[in-house]
Amino acid sequence: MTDAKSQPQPPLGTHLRERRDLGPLADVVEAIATAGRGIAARIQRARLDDGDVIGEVGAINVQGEIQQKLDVLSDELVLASLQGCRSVAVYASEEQEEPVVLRPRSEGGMYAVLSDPLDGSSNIDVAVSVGTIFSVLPNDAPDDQTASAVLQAGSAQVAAGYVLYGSSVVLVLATAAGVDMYVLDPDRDEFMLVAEGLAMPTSKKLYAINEAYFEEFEPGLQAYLRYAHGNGYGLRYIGSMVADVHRTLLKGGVFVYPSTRKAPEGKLRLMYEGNPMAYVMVQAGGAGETGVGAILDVVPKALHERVPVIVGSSEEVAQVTRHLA
Ligand code: P6P
Repeated sequence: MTDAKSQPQPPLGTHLRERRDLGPLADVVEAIATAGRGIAARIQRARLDDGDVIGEVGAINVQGEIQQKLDVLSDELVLASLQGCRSVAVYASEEQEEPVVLRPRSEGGMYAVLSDPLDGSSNIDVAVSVGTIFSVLPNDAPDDQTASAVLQAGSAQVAAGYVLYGSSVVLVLATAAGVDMYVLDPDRDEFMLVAEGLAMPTSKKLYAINEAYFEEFEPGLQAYLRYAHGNGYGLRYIGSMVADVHRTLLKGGVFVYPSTRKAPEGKLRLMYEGNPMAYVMVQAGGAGETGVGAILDVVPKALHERVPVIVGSSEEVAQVTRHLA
């Protein structure tokens, strides 16, 4: 990992434009970063304004989950920012039942962007970190089938990452060239490059899982947990995927949201949670597995389908999948 502190820390826009490999993808990432700055500003003011963003809108989203006000607001911010980006063909999100087609390929629509605009939003009420997750796929669809570009295997991603609204606001961007990290400078309201070419630790005795569901886990996963308990592993679980994954990226370890008896496909969504986070991990030298194969190899059947998630250091993911086999 090249620690950018030893070099000048350029703003995100400058750094992206210096990269010859990105082309119009740079505009897409900047649009997501702009939405992230807007979301960060609102989260910081939760409970302060009369337009309070805490609480529920009284609606249920396509997932059957109670929509938080900020879920809807975040989704609107991401979509509005992408609408201004000429190379985005279609947008799909956890908060919208169907994809939103912006422009076909013949009018410059080169990418499909998928997002969980505010993952873990129920944590906002108690001021715990939340995040925006994004995934970018190429749009090779015929003009009359643009919406279909959102359903591709994760291995087709050209970029993915997240904005973590935590003790600092961090943007992690993974592309074919590797994983870079930026931090929002509140004085400049700009994301500044802080690390290039992140390489995550290959092993770390740290696991993140909600052990409250232990009795529902399959025997192989229960065996893994007994192995971890007996071999000096630590447990860290925030209950907010972006925060748990970011810690895993920087410190190593493994994050697991597995299938259970009640939810055989797990809880997390393939297209805008499993795929982007697996892509970040793999590009940083880690791994992302479902328990029966690589997450990035899963051929999606439906936009909101769920997938078991085992992501993290290559040796730690292998330790889990070995016990599952
Ligand atoms: P559980 C938050 O609701 C979320 O979607 C992810 O951010 C998080 O990893 C997971 O659910 C936590 O789920 O069942 O442990 O509360």
